[in-house]
Amino acid sequence: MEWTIVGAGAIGCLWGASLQQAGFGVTLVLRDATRLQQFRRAGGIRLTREGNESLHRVKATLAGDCGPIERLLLCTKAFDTEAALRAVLPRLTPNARVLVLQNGLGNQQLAGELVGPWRLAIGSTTDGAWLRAPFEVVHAGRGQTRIGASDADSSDLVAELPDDFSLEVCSDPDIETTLWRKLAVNCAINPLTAIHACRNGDLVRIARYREELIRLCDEFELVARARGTQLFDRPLAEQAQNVAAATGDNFSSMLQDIRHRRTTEIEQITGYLCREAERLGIAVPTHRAMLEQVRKLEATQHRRDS
Ligand code: KPL
Repeated sequence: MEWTIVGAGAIGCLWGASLQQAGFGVTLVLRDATRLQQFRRAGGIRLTREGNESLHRVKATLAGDCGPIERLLLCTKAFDTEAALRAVLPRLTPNARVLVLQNGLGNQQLAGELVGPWRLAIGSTTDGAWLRAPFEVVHAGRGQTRIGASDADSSDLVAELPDDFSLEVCSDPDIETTLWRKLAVNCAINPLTAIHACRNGDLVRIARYREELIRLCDEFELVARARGTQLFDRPLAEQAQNVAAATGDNFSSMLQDIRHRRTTEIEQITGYLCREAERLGIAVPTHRAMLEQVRKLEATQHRRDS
């Protein structure tokens, strides 16, 4: 079986190397000729895991040159979902399956509308990975990837992976709740770290930041309760502080995006929550303030560049 991966960031490279190691054919679809050259210089995906480094000679191509796709893994930033899928849509075979493994919410529904809900599987991961250089991924924290679907059976995709697959993967009968739990943690940690330019652990250490985090969590719980979504078996404020402490030395993905002057996923994280709160008539003033502040930060970075 051949897997095609769109989005060669940390998670895309981690999966590319792991699938290749498990004996699957793997092709990365890259953005442009410059990226393709970069990939050829790298010679493949370099994976560092538990101190061991390995080189994985996967293939790479541009969307226009891509062959038929049977299994597609989409790992782009959430805001790139539509453009990335449209570019490869004509290559999907009639029985193709599409696994979306991204942050945020809303993008999975969009993916389903584009590829057909019966083809779509949705993933959510707690694996920690970062890129040391293009196509050089460090698997920093072993987590779990849960895979489910709203309008299809995704257990066959999980069953295709060998028992000794190097990533922990399981079927999730309630992937929507899992996505909401991840959204909750991301809504609490990501914007705050981006605004204060701090490590995740500072949100627990610094009282003023901790108070903001607790306010964000309390507001989030109002929305979750109103839509009947069961979050964690402990208060969200406690769960979010645990995650912030456990990933204390990390810079969140949103802060990294701000620092590299990239567009952040704020619209698919806090933006999604604010839209849902508005639909339900619930006030979430702290999240709204976060949304505005991160939008301003992004605009300032982009203005500096132009
Ligand atoms: O998922 C994350 C992110 O940075 O996007 C957290 C959980 C905040 C860890 O850094």
